[in-house]
Amino acid sequence: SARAAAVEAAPVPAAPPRSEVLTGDPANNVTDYIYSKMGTNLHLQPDHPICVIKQAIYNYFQANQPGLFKTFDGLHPVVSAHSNFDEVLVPKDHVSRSPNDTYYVNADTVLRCHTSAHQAELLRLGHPGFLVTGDVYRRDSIDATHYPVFHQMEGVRVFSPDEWTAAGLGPTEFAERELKAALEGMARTLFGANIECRWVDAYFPFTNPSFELEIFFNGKWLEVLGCGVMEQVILDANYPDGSGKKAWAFGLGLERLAMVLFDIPDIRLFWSGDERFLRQFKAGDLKAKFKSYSKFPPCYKDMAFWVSPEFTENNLCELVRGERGAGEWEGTHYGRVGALVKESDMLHLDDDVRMGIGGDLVEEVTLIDSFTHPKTQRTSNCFRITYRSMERSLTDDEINALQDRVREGVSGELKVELR
Ligand code: FA5
Ligand code: MG
Repeated sequence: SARAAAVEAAPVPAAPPRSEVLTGDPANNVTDYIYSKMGTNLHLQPDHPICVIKQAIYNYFQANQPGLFKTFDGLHPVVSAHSNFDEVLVPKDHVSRSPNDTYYVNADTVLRCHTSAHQAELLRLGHPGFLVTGDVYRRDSIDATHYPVFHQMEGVRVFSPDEWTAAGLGPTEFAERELKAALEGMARTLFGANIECRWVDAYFPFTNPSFELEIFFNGKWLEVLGCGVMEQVILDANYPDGSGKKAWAFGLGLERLAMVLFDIPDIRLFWSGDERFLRQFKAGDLKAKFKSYSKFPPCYKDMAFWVSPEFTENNLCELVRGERGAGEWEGTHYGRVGALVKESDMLHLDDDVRMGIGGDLVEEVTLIDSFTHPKTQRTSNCFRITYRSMERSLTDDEINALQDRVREGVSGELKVELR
């Protein structure tokens, strides 16, 4: 079909026109900050660590199963809510559908929140194996390992009955064994035999059983991927003669794997255009270890307030990062943060701040204290915001001005009462 041919030949996705993403639709919650990341395609810049690790994983699967996995790098991040959610069996009331978690272009169209959005359409093309890499978008908390735009690689492999029969196993057992072997092999190939890994039972609507793989990194267990045996109805509904087949699927976080491989301590560095970062990586070089160049000190600001029913941590994070509601800038309904940043205030700020209040200067937002008043039953939260620049020292005046705006925004937009 024409659609299949278009998928097979997808070119590098350019940023869509602004008006197609910041639509002014009542359901639209995409911000300027998020729009500014579209079309960057770190996974397609040959010397960027995200592309280097992508290529290393492609090479691993190619060496293991020559010719089996077809790769797709150019599928567009704006997808239907149907493919992002319904086609992978995400229940109608699942939290991931909420506008608190997902960026909506309009009620039926989203910025994909995972590469699983492409499972069904690629199964329909009939490939027994495929790998899909792309940028994905989520309203999420902020810290060294979470960013609202990141890159995933989806992998799917379909098996025929003769394969599990030959192994003397049932289809689900066989697929689970093959899946874990493939991913453990990948981890050993990327990180060496001594890497500390563990499997954790998980839940995804589209796989059963489901697992997550964690790697011990910088003193903590870091989740790097989710996977499992594909729910049979997805194969039945999409793959040619799917009902006789069995499949596994995984979705891995490329930033997380690149952080482990190259010893990159903070996810924001991937978006830094700084030569001191970029020149440390080269296509095909898996031995590079990141050498830190930021000796700039962090600056902490604490903020306590009585929470309101409107309050969510994701709203706070978005506000702190300074992601102005798009429509807002154009005077429409999505009144979130715009009031905070007046054009006049923005003109003398650096580029990294211009996108809103804190931008990438916000390293982390953490809840450090919470209590409920015994008499009034009101809950008070105290959040600590860590500000730090990778490029320069921040001045007290600058941070105080940012923090003042954050406080104004928190009380004005999130309807909480500052203490
Ligand atoms: C998923 O997205 C599933 N679609 C994965 C999957 C595919 C499961 C196929 C089964 C079958 P999850 O939300 O856990 O799962 O994300 C997968 C990986 O993306 C995580 O393990 C992590 O490595 C990475 N990740 C998730 N959120 C972020 C974030 N905010 N910043 C950076 N990486 C992230
Ligand atoms: Mg997970």
